[in-house]
Amino acid sequence: MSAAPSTAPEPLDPPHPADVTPASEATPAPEVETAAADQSAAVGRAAAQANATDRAEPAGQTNTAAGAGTTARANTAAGAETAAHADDAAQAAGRTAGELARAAERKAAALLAPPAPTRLGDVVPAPEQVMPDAGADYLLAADAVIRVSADPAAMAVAGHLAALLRPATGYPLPVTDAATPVPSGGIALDLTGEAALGEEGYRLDITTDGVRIAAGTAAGLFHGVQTLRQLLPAAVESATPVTERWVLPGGSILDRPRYPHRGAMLDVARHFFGVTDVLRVIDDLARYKLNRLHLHLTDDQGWRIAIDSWPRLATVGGAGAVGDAPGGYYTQADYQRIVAYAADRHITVIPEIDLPGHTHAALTAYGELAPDRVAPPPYTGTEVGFSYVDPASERTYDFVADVLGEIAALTPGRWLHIGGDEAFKVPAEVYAGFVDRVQRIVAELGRDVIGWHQIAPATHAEGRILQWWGTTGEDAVTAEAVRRGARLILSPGNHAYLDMKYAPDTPIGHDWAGLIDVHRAYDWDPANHLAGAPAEAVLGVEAPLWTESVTTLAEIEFMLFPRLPAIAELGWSPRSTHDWSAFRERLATHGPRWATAGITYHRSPELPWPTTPVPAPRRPSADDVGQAPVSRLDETPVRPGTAPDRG
Ligand code: TNX
Repeated sequence: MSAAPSTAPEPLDPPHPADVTPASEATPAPEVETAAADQSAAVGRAAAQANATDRAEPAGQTNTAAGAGTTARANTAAGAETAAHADDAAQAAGRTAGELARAAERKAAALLAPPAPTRLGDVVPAPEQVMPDAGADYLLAADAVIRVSADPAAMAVAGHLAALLRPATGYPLPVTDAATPVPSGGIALDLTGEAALGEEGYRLDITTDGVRIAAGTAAGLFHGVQTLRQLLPAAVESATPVTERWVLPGGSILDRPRYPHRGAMLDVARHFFGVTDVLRVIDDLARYKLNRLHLHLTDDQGWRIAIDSWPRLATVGGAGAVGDAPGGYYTQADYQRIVAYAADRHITVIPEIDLPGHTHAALTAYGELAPDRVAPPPYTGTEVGFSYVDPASERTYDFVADVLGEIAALTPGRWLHIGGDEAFKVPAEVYAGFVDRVQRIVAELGRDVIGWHQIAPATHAEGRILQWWGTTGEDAVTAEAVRRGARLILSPGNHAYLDMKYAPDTPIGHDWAGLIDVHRAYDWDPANHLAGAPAEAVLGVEAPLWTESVTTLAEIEFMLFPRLPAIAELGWSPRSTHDWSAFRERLATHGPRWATAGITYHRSPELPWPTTPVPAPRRPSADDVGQAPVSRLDETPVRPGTAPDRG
C-alpha cells in the first residue's frame, strides 16, 4: 500500500472521553489473523482449569477448529471425539447433580445481585421483538465457555465474540464446538438452520443459566453477537481489563432486518484512507448490523486501486488528493484484505469505479482516454462535473472492461458500482449509450450493476439498482426506471449524506443538501421516500461519506457517530419501532461505549448523553505498560474554530 499514515484522533467537539484512546489501539486487532493462537491458548487454560476442578461435564473444552490439538492433549480422559460424544450423552441424559447445583447457584446469585445496568430494549438498531424477564439476569463468570455449532462460519463468529469479550473481561472464554450447543452457564451460539429467522435474523435468550443465540445463518449469529455486546456494560469496549460485573439483562429478543441492503459509503478518492482506517470503519458498520461497505475508489482527485493492465491509474492517478494532501492507493492485496475482513463480519464490499465523469485522475495517467487525447495536470480542488472519459472512443471501453474485469476478479460480492453521477459535459443521449455499454460489460462479468440514480434513463438491465441521492423525494425519471424493473438504494442527500454538517458551526462538512442533525438523519421512511416508487422496489438504505473535507479517521468517525446508527436503524428495524423520543434515549446510552472504544463522536445536543464515567483499568499490568493513560482529556488540544456544543 502506498498510504498516507493514519493521523491520531483530533477533537472536533470540545474534548470528551472519545478522545481518550488512539483508535488504532482501541480496535481489537483484526482477529482473523490472531484468533487461532489466542483461542488455542485460552482453550488450553480452560481445559486445565476444568480438569483441576473436576467438572462433571468434560465436554466443551475439546474440539475447536483452532485448538483441537491442544485440547485433545489437555483432556486426558479421552480424545476429542470421545469427549464430543460424552457431551452429547450428558445432554441426552439430562444434567448431572453437580451441574444442577451450579445452575441453582447462578440463579440465586442473579436474584440477589443488583440488576443489569443495561435494559434489554436498549439496542440499536431496535430489535423486532423484545421480551424482558427481570428475574433472569445473567452474570458472565470468569470460567464461562462459548459453545458453538460445529460449522466453520459459526465457529468464526464464536471466535469473534471471544475476541470482543476477552480484552475487557480478562476471561479466557474458550470456544468449543458441540453438536447442539447449550449455555451451561456460558454462551451458546446455535446454528439451527431454521428458515423463519431469514438470512440475517437471530433469537437471543438470556437466562440466569447463560445466553443462547440461535440463527439460521452465521450472519444471524454475528448480528446476535452485536446485540449481546450492546447489552453488556459499556466497559466491555475497553481494550484492557476492567473491574465490572458483566451482567446481561434477562429475557428474549427476536430480531430480523427490514431491508437486505444496509450500507455506508466511504469516499477514499478525495482523501485517501489506509487499510487500517478502512478496517476500523468496517468494525463501526458491524456494530450496527450494516452489511454493505460501498467504497468510492475513483474520482477526479485520485484513483485508489491498482489495476495491473493499466498500472499508471494508481501510480500516477493515485498520487494526489484534495488540497495537496498525501495520495495513495490500495494494492490488489490490500483491497483483498479489506474484502476478507469485511466478509468475516458479514459485510459485502461494493467497489465503485465512477464513470464516465469524475475521471480526471484517470485522464492524468492515460491521456488517450481524454476527449482531446491530452493528459491534464492533477486536480486537487473540489469542483465536480468537469471531467469525462471519451464515450466515442473504443479505447474507453477497453479501459472499462479491463478495470471492471480486474475489480470483479477481486470482489466476491455480487455488485459493481459504475457511478454515473454528474457527467455534465456528456450529452444526454451519448451518456445513455455509454451507460448501456457499461451495463453490458458488468452483465458479462456475471455481476449486477449499481449506479447513482443519474443512470436511470439507460436501458433496463436485469438486476440493476439505482442509488437515489436526490433531496426532494421526487424524480419522474428514476420512478420510470423503477417501473421498468430497477430497484432502489436510498441515500437521500438531505437525510443520509454524512458529509453534511450537523449544525452551522460543525467544523468540517458541506451544507449543500442542508444541515443534518441526528433527528433529520432518522426522520424519514425508506418505504415511501421516493414518489412513484413502490415500497417493494426498495432494497434498503445507504449513508455516504464524501471526504472533500474529511482527512482523518477521527473525522470520519465524528461524521458517522451518532448519525450512522440512525440510518442503520431505518434499514434494520421494523417501522413499528420508529420513535424519535425512544431512539434518542437508546442511542445516547451508546456514548460511553464509543468513548471507551476510542471512537470520536459528535456530542449532539439533541441526545440526553449519560454522565457515566469511563471505566478505569482494573490494575496496571505488564501488558498495560506503554498504554495511553485512561484520561488525558484536559491535555488534548481543541481544534481551532471548534464551537463548544457539549450538552
Ligand atoms: C455530490 S452525490 C457528489 C459527490 C460529492 C458530493 C458532496 C454524488 C453521487 N456526487 O461527487 O462528493 O456531492 O456532497
